[in-house]
Amino acid sequence: MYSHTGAGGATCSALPGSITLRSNAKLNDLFTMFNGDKVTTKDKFSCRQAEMSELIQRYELGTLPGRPSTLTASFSGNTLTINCGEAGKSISFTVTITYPSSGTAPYPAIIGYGGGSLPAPAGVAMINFNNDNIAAQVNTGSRGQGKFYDLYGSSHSAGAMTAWAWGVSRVIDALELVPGARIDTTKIGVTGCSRNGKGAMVAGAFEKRIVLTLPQESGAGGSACWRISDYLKSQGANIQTASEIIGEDPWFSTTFNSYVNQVPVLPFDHHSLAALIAPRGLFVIDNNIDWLGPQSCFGCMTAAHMAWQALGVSDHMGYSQIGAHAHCAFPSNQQSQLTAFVQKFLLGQSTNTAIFQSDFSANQSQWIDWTTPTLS
Ligand code: MCU
Repeated sequence: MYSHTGAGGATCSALPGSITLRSNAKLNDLFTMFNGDKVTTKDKFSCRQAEMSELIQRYELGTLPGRPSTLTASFSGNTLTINCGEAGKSISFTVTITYPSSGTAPYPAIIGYGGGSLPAPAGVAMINFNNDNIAAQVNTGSRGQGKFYDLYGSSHSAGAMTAWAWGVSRVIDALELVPGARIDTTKIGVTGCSRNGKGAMVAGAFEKRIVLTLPQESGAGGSACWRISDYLKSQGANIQTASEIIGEDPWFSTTFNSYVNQVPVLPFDHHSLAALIAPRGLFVIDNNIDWLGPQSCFGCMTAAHMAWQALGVSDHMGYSQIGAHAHCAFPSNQQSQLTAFVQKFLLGQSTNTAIFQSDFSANQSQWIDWTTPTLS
């Protein structure tokens, strides 16, 4: 049984520990609770978000642990050391911070998986997060390896992306403890490209202290929806699907393996994952590479956008799909868009972030059989 209190003290209906999944070819309604209740207020939408988070952890990504019993941090020579302890086990890991040459401390910061693949914005610190050290992504045989599993055991249900998100949360915990690191923990972004872009989206979805999520070319497991990708594959596209991706790396929980050949029964898709970020900032940066499923990504993020629209902050989420460049080589023609999001969410400026573009059109009637309410 899972229950909690939503925003504004809203009482959230509990999701039973065991539920019956029903097949749904369409993308799941973001505004109807699993028990059928309609979401009509912003506070109740926070209940729906908690429910979707629970469902995604249960069937796809594995369980996200909270802050460990002990957590200490130290800072020296631009390196932040984070020590975590739980049930007699302990781990220690580090991140390195590169400070901007302009701006004033404490600085906003972007946590970059593997350092990230975006140019460092003016006035913003970059935090290099070695996610592979927290959970390996070498091949499926690397499941259960990394610091997260040293602490929680190699058979923990969390896939690598959940383990990384846990690590990001601990970095923010540590930054809160160590003012000497000179980072403004109310102005934290996260990014990563490709496999690390999937991870960045998951971190933004699970960690509410992140105010700007910048997944880049994340494809399947990121901005693509499993349902749309399966459909495009059936139409002959060379596109990564759920059944293919689980054979590559331990990004997901092993539980997901049971659902990759019956995607329509999943009580969520990746528009639901992205919608966990609302009303916080999300700018999805995509390319036009078949394997990443650009049409699926655009359709999926068009559905996700409805969460921000319902909350009355449509321009807190943007989507930009621009091709004709190498994978993870950020193109100059997306720079002004990225700058607008960084300035609004990390630097407190007023910019135009009403950005939603792709060479594709989103076939909404094929995928969406629900409407966007105006939440009170
Ligand atoms: C887009 O992310 C992945 C993709 O899921 C994999 O199938 C492919 O092998 O690698 C991409 C990636 O991470 O490239 C760096």
